[in-house]
Amino acid sequence: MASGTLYTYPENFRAYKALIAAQYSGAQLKVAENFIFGETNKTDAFLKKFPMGKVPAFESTDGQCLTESNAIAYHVSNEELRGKTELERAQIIQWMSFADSEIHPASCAWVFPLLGIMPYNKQTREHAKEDIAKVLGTLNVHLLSKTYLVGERITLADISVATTLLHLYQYVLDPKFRQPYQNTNRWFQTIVNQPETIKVIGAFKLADKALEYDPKKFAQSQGKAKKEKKEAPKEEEPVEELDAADAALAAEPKSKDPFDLLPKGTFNMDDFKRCYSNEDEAVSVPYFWEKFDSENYSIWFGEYKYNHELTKTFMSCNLIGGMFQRLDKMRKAAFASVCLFGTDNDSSISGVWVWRGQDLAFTLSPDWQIDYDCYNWKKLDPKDAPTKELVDKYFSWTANDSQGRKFKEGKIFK
Ligand SMILES: N[C@@H](CCC(=O)N[C@@H](CS)C(=O)NCC(=O)O)C(=O)O
Repeated sequence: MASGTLYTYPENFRAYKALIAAQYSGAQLKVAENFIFGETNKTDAFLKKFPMGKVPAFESTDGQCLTESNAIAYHVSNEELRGKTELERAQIIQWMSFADSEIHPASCAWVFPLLGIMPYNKQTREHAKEDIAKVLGTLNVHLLSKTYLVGERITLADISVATTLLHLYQYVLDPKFRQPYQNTNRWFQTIVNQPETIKVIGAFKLADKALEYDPKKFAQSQGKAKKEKKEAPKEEEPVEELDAADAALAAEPKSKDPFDLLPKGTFNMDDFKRCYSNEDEAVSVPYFWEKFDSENYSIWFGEYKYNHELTKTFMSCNLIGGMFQRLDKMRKAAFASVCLFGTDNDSSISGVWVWRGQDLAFTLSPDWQIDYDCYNWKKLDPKDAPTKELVDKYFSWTANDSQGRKFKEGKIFK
């Protein structure tokens, strides 16, 4: 029987497949302790075993490494879950592929923007809803005369499809949307209420109400951001509806780096970043203060405005990571340490930023204005002792937030 360690972050629906399968088969599957998503899976030791740096990843007790959630789930399954005949096994692969290709992309496109971890686009959402309606309809017809997807017992097909539907049933499939798919709903409830499933995912509650799009929480596409600059935003406007001016702007050759307009000064951002990456903060922080050019660079404190809406800490980290990605072109002349403090459902985000120029850098380019409005910005005086202390603590990830919440995770914009 399979035994080994599963690397994953909590509540990863992909990891659920293997964890639930192991509950049925009795495979000894231990979840790696102290795994930090985005850190552990980027270490050399992890990449040596799992070169893609993705999770879930499995290492057997005798050192065999396996990636891809379906393969891991298959490995820890028993014969009943894998299918008893050639045809059943093929049907199970069919449903697992169906979950990956037909359900998962549409689920992400619909749910993730509502959770604030992906840009929102109304048309994309409408397409995703249509795709999901088709998926639920297909399952509904299939399950008209069947209890399970393949054969007479629960198999990997049921586990994979149900876990891939979890976010949808949890966040957006409200009673009205799911009403036409009674067979699918019944089957889904059967799977999520199995003791083996409950041991992994806990008690599951169907959505009473679909999660709503919340524009403040959320970083929209660049096209929408440009539009917002020029006119009051109309909520849920598709990004494709760019007005003529936007279209013209989009067609313009890419403007130069907006920081190029500002004097370079003496602070070499690249040198500092190199020092920060290679040295301990005991060296890099004093180096920062020694080299910092306060005439041409400024230091800012950014505090997320909607901390009360933060839920899972890994989602909040994705929020920070998403912002960094959207600010990619700012990296040349900017640096930041943004930290998440606290625990699930009681956390806050804030960070210390440094950039060229004395004003709020985001105003230099419409491309940088997607997220900054979700933060309160305070310019810090580099000569002030409290600024020094704040910078030191944020750069070395030793800060607590203003409410005393403990440092949980940090991300560096460099
Ligand atoms: N096809 C893979 C996908 C794995 C995957 O994309 N995992 C994500 C988390 S859900 C990941 O580890 N991403 C890290 C990265 O892309 O660096 C599977 O099913 O296991």
